[in-house]
Amino acid sequence: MSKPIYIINGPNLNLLGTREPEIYGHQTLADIEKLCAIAAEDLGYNIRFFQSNIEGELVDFIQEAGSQGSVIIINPAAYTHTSVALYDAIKAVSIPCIEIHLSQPAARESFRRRSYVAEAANGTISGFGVKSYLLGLQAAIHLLEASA
Ligand code: CA2
Repeated sequence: MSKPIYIINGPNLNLLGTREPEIYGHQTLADIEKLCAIAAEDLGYNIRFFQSNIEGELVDFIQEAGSQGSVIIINPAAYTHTSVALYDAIKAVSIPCIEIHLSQPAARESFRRRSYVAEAANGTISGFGVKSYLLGLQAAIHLLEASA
C-alpha cells in the first residue's frame, strides 16, 4: 500500500463535540478520525491522524509526514493565523498540503482573515463542518493521482 495520508489537527480541536457546537458541530475528533479512516479505506488509502495543542509537535508531525507520508491535510486551528513555524515546516517538505477548516474563518473575526498556512498550502477547504475533512481527503487523493 502507498504511504499514508497525514491528517494533522491543531490546538483545542480535542474539545470538539463538547463546547461551541453552534460553530464546530456535535461530532468529536475521534468521530472525525473514524469517518476519515473509512472514507480513505473505501478509496484504497490509509491515514494517520494526529492532534496536538503544542506548536512544536505539529512541526514534528509535518516533518514526519515529509518522510513517511504521501500528502498532508492540516487543520492548524488558531495557529493558522499566527504560525510562521508551521508555514516554514510545510514549505520544507516536498509533499502536497491541503489546509482545512470546519468553519469559514473569512466570515468570522478579522484576526482570522490571515492564514500563514494558506501561503504554503496547495489549497484550502473551509466552512463545510466535518465535510471539510472528507473534501480535504478527496482533494488530497486528487493531487496524488494527478501526479502519479
Ligand atoms: O474552523 C476551524 O476549523 C478552525 O481551524 C478552528 C479553530 C479556529 O481558531 C480557526 O480560526 C478555524 C479553533 C478550534 C477550536 O476548537 C474548539 C472546539 C470545541 C470547543 C472550543 C474550541
